Amino acid sequence: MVAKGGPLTLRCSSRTIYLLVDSLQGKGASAVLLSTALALALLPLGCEASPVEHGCASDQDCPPDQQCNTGTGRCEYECEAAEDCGIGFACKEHRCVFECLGGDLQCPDPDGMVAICGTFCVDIYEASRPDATGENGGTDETMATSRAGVIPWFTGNPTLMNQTAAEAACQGAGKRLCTVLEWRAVCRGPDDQTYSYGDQYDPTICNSIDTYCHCSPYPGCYESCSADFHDMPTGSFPDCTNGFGVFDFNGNVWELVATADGVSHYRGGAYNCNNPAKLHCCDYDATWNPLAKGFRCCADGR
Ligand SMILES: [Ca+2]
Repeated sequence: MVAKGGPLTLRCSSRTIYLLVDSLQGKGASAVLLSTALALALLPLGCEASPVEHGCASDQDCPPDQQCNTGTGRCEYECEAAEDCGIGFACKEHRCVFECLGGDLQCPDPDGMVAICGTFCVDIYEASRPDATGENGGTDETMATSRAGVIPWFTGNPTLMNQTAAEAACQGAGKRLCTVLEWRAVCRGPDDQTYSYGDQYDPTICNSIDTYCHCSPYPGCYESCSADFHDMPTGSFPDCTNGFGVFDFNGNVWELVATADGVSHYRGGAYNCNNPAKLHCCDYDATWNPLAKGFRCCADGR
């Protein structure tokens, strides 16, 4: 009933309460005694104590139909009603589902963006610096561009991709960062698939850790024969797309999406991910500061 080291989860009236006991972890014998006494005191009130159950850190810690509120550490339904999702999305079975509104939409960058069902515009390619080439990512950070054949704008060090800087780069092009719902909807594509290109992971379609194996590429080949994995210029994989006509949503570099919870959320996986079959999924939400962090811009359109 009492966890070693002190931390406990107390369940009261069917709601899980993450109490101070978690903060007592590693605080020694007095913390153990305090949390034990607290648990015993609450038992007559209908609470039950169980070993520590830390709050969620990402959607992967939650049941399939819920997502992680990283601010509270609790798993929640994505929506209760359509207004929780925004224009272009319906709430079905507690999940925001994209609905194609149809109609014309003028995008601010017609050559670099596509209009998604008359609802919003998205960059066809991962963001790149204006002076990026096929060999160099460039240094000009005045705005983000959406171009084929250039090294994407990404950071490969432990530093987070700065959301403010990414937003400013998109704004420099008359755009904004994609929201998580927009990003997921475009990634899953008009056929609502696990990856932009289908429902089965395939290392030959997008740029993954298995793409440049020392043996023929197949899922998991990096583990068995190793690989010379590396980033690639945008749009290098012609089949890494879907019916919306966008590229590299899965793999190459992670893509920062706009959120308001103060936590950086990255999507799509990258060229250097272990377990790409999982991390490249359109639904996978990375909040653990992966390497190879880039972004992509969207726009409201007119
Ligand atoms: Ca990507």
